Amino acid sequence: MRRDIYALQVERTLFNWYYSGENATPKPVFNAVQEGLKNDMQVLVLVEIPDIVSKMVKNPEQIKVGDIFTTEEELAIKLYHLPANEQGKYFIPLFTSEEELNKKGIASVINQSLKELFEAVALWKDCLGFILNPWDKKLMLSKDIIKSIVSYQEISNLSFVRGSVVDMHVDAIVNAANKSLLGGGGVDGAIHKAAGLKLLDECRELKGCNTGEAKITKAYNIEYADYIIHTVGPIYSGKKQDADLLSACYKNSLDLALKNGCSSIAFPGISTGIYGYPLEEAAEISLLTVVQWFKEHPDKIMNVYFCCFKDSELEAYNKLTASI
Ligand code: AR6
Repeated sequence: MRRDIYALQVERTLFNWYYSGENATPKPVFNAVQEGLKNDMQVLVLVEIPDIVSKMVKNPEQIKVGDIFTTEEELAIKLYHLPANEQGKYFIPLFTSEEELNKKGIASVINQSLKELFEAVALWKDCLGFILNPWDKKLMLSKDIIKSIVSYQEISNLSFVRGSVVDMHVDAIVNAANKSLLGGGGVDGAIHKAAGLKLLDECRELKGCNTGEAKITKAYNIEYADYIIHTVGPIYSGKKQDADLLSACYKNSLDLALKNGCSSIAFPGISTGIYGYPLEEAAEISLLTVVQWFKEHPDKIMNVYFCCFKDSELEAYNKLTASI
């Protein structure tokens, strides 16, 4: 069964939401669900298919909820229920991928449009809503939440995460590289280690990168990202051009992500490690650049994550946002 790309985005934003801790905003998840609704996102639903029907149907993936099969009697396909209380109320589990579903190994499953399910649920009196990916990082979709998601206006979002870019589930992770693009220490070393030697082969073909610019490669063994965007931050010198070059790293990375169809991107604190950029200055430049980029792209939705590998990085952003 093919994985729906919009469902994959929902799965990724859900992972990051859980990864980012209890104060994290669910906006990226709502953006992804809303994008899915607009693009006929398919989810998997568990069904109880009577034996006789499974024998009649050549390809069970094509069965839709509500289909009626006529044999001697009329047989309806029923959705699997998760009981919610003793009064017969229930939730219906939905899944973004077979991997999610298989976390508990259950049999009959069909593809279904999320939009159609959202429309249908209003009519099901005893159904309280859906639970997306109930076995792991779940999203409760009560009827009230569904109503607010359906009318939700997508908006680009910037989240601050305490953690490593290498762990993020996004379309692109950004690498704080050097001009050779052939690997190094810090996050560059961690990314090359996780992605494997094929990354180095592709990087060799790129023939380096100037400070402030960005180049893109595949993510190879980094399973939960599609691309790596390599950008070269300035080595801190205290001169005015440092700020322009650092800002260019963020802007060029975002432009490259957009050009490659990405809707989510995770940044490390470029230049704030080995290259010695003072944290508070770098935090302000990165934040202002991303906000400006959002303003310049009002019709694009990008979920941006700033990954703070050290507490001090997150503190710098907290201080900055508290003062705005
Ligand atoms: N995993 C995730 N993030 C990390 C890790 C890691 N293992 N190590 C550091 N960070 P840095 P720069 C975060 O030093 O200052 C390399 O040798 C760190 O907390 O990796 O741009 C390159 O090849 C900070 O937020 O990069 C260059 O020569 C961010 O990653 C040079 O370092 C950037 O710190 C680039 O220096």
